[in-house]
Amino acid sequence: MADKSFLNWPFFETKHRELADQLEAWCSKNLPVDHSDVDAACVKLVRDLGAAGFLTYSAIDPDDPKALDVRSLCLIRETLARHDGLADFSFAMQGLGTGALSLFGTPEQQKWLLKTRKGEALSAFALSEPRSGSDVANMDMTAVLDGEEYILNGEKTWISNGGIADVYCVFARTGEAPGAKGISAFVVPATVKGLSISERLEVIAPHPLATLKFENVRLPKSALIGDAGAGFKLSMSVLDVFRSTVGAAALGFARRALDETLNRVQSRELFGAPLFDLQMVQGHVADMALDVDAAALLVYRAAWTKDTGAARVTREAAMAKLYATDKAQEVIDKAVQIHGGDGVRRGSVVEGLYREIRALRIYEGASDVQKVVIARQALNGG
Ligand code: COS
Repeated sequence: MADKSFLNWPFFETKHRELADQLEAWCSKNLPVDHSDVDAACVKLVRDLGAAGFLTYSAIDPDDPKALDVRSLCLIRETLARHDGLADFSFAMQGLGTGALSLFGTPEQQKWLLKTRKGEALSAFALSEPRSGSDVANMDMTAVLDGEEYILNGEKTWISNGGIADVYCVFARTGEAPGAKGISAFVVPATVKGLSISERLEVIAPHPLATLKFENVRLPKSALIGDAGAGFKLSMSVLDVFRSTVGAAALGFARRALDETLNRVQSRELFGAPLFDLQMVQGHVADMALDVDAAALLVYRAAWTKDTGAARVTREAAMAKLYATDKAQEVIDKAVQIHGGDGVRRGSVVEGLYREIRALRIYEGASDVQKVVIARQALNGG
């Protein structure tokens, strides 16, 4: 049973503790799901999470707009990740894919949220390109204004939910200025003419992932999210909200690895006594428990800071993501070691966690990028 004492920290309100209980009960009944067909599994997870009401936290309510509650987003991701990485993924993409609409969308654009919050439409965030992942300002994809329409040409890759999303948030160069100041964001329905899936990408923890091709995709001017040329800052603001939640997912994986380890060290005997009697094992367990708590403090510090009105949480979110994902990798590696051969046996819980965690140190800003962000913020007193 995972440690829940952190829910008593002052970062949380009663509504958060109630949400954590409700979701725990739902997860115990519904997770893990069968991963053999990840597309079908993700579509079903989104429908089920929507029917259960949990997707209402993933985006703002256009009929009653209030700020996203980042603590709820983090609690949901942590809890889902502890039970099933694919469930966490499905929830996370509904938030990231619509983040720009929640924060900057017009009332007309926000109509998508009525569907994504119910699980009736899936969303995706299309920022990375074959030639620019970490270096967002260097993107190649273009959006050229032609009368009342923008014409989009180029490629987006590593797009989670690519191929199963109903709506994409797409970034392209509109050229108001060079680099970061000439990028804009667009809301793009998956059915638009000229948009195709050019490749599906296989990764070590399978989930829907694709390269998208845009060939003379025509969008009305009303598809522009926010101001023309403001897309880079817009993407960074969305990532500032969602990077803490990546840390939360890593925390969920790490907590599960710690739970599995605590069971293992009590039930497995070595040299005539439980594994836990070995001081070297106790040292590992202590490191794991410490890393989990320290990661939780950083994740919920970032979420609480945002929820209590900070204009920017760039530093806090970067620290939360960097620390929680890097430390989760170490915690899970220790869990694998303590499980011995069972730790690398295909299908075991810790083997799954070992594959799940790796991508979190890369996506939504690699660990190395988070260090650049933290260092710049430190220099500027942020
Ligand atoms: N919020 C608001 N504005 C921000 C911001 C943020 N978090 N981060 C940067 N900006 C602003 C800067 O203030 C600057 O504006 P001014 O010129 O008006 O001062 C502008 O945006 C450009 O910023 P900067 O010079 O820092 O841009 P860089 O090209 O150096 O890039 C990094 C910065 C590397 C941090 C950025 O490209 C990044 O986060 N890369 C990782 C991308 C990523 O997460 N990809 C994954 C995609 S989703 S799976």
